[in-house]
Formats: sequence, structure tokens, C-alpha cells
Amino acid sequence: LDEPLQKTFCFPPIREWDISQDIDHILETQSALAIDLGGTNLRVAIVSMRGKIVKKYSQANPKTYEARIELILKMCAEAVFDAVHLNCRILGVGVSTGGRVNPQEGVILHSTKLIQEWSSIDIRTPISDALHLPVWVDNDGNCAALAEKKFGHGKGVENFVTIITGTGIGGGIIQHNELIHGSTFCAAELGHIMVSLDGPECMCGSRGCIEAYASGMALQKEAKRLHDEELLEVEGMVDLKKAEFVSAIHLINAARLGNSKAGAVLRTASMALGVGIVNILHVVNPSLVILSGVLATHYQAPVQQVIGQRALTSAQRIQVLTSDLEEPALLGAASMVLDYTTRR
Ligand code: ADP
Ligand code: BMX
Ligand code: MG
Ligand code: CA
Ligand code: ZN
Repeated sequence: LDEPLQKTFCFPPIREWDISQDIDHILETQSALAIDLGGTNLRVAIVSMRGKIVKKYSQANPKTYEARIELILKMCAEAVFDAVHLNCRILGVGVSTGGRVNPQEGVILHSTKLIQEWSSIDIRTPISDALHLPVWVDNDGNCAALAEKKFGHGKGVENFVTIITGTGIGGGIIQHNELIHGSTFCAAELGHIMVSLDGPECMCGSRGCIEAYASGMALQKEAKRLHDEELLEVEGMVDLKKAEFVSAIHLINAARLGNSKAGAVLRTASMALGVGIVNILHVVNPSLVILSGVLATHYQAPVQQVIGQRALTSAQRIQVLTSDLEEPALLGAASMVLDYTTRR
């Protein structure tokens, strides 16, 4: 309305209002506290509605239940304190963890030896009691899939699978835009797809699982073995005697510099992972596979090649991408909070 008309009808004065600025402000201040519990690390982060990690805290994941819960609460308290100064309003807490999780109850039903003292654990109650915030929980691989769906290559993709390589191998399956959890919350434990009848021992108690061939821990074990036999170091590599510990990354470097033993280990690992993924393609037939974690870029090309060689014709052209998210499991934990608290 023009000014004279406004006066006639006694409209309140129109203030300068830019709705996009208000939305920007909400997207930047409304935040989640995200927790990720893995075989090695315990991470906590403040994550904004846009999926930006505002602040991150990392510690080694303690080996006992008591110490772990104590550290989680301590790190969360610090993050909640910092959030005030960072102008972040925490809407709730999202927990990503290794193990079979019942998200309705907020309970970790069972864990492999990768996380000790982590079976039949109600993780929701102690966190919500201490912080007076709502708490959501899911398996870390499932969380990684949620993150890809909201912020990553999985945006708008109806059927996709993600594989995240850390200490172990986690998986998440999105079918018709939803995660699948299965009848006892054990669906999408993709690290335990078996690709040989014998094969190396796995932390789950079985053998021949892709986690036992291709995880960070599996490669680290092989790197250590070669190092102990003085077969790892090759010319051009950083002096391994000065390295804090021998890791999967050293194995990859050695292979790149022409160490044939390291190359053979990596070929077996890639083959095992590739064959495992072919099995997944033949069960759920996704349109996309997203690899994440430290080893993702290394595995992408060999996995795509194995699919070309070993998948049924109809599944051969399925795309394998490397995630471009900084921390998929943490971001997925945050997405549970951001999606549920703002759903109308
Ligand atoms: P978690 O399994 O606790 O979720 P991460 O996803 O942080 O842990 O991955 C940690 C594992 O990945 C380590 O156990 C190691 O095998 C491997 N890793 C991670 N970062 C590096 C690195 N910079 N160099 C070598 N290995 C690494
Ligand atoms: C293990 C298993 C999975 C988990 C995966 C990746 C436990 C405790 N963990 O296979 O549930 O998704 O490790 O975990 O049973 P990460 O430690 O590599 O992050
Ligand atoms: Mg992890
Ligand atoms: Ca999973
Ligand atoms: Zn296993």
C-alpha cells in the first residue's frame, strides 16, 4: 500500500524486514550437539542447521563404560558452555555410535570387541538427565547415510548405500528415502559382509568379513607386520623410526613408492571391499554407492573396477563416489536433531 492509504487504514508502520536475513540467522544459530563414538575416537561437535561444524572436540574413546560416560558428559558440558559464546542455540543431542542400536529406545544393544563394555547400554538417559535436552541415537554407519542424504551426494537420491572406513567398516542403506534398520537393528552392518569362507579373523568373532580385510585396523595390522619384518620402508618415505605409529597411510605411501608387498596387501583389501560391494548391489540395487573415511579416495577406483568385472550386467554401471563431507557420522548425528526438532 502507498503511504496515504496506509494511514487511512491505520496499518502498523512497515519496518524494513528482510526475511532472508532472518532465515539466515535461524540457520546459523539453531544447532545440534553431535557425538560420535568409534573404535578409536570419541568426538563431540556443535553443528549448525546448515551442517557447518562450528566447533569440534576429539579424545581417544576410553576402554571402560564408566570412563566413557564420564568423558562424554564432560565434553558435552564444555561444548554447551562454548555454544553460548558462539551464539549457538542447542536444540538437542545426536549420538552416532558403533554397534547395533535401537533408536526408539536410545539403547546400544550389542557391540563387537571394537568397543568394549558397550552392550545393553542406555545412552539416552544419562545424557538427557545431565543436559536436559532431547537425545537421538543411531549406529554410526546409519548416521553417515543420514548425513549424505541431508548434506552430501545422497541429496535427492532415493536409493543409495554408504560405506565408512575408520577403525572398522560401517555401513548405511537408504531405501525409498529411509534408513533400513531390520528386524533386530542389525541391517546395514556392511563391514561384516563375508567374502571368503576362511580369511582373516574379524573383531566380530567371525572371519573373512570385509572389515577384516579393508578397515583402517586391518591395514594397520598389515603395515605393522611388514614394518616388523623391515619390509615396509622404501626410499622416499618419511623416516618410519620417527613416526609416532605405523598406520594404514604408511602402507598406502609405501605402495605408491613401489613397495610390491604393500601393493599386494592393498590389492587384496580393495578386491575384498569391491566384492563385498558387489554383494550389496545384488541385494539392494542402489543407484549410488558413497565411500567415506580416511581410505575412501584410495578405494574408489579399484572398487569401481571390481564392480565392472564382477557385478551382474544390470548393476555394472552403478556409480561409486567419494564423500565430500568432513565428518559424515557426526553430521548425521546432528541431522537427527535438526530434522526432528524442526519438523512440523
Ligand atoms: P573411529 O573408528 O574411532 O570412528 P576414525 O574414523 O577417526 O575413527 O578413524 C580412525 C582410524 O582410521 C584409525 O584407527 C586409523 O586406522 C585410521 N586413520 C585415521 N586417520 C588417519 C591418519 N591420518 N593416518 C593414518 N590412519 C588414519
Ligand atoms: C564395527 C561395528 C559397527 C560399526 C563399524 C564402524 C561395533 C562396536 N562396531 O563393524 O557397528 O558401524 O565398526 O565403526 O559393533 P568405526 O569404529 O570404524 O567408526
Ligand atoms: Mg567412526
Ligand atoms: Ca550400519
Ligand atoms: Zn566381522
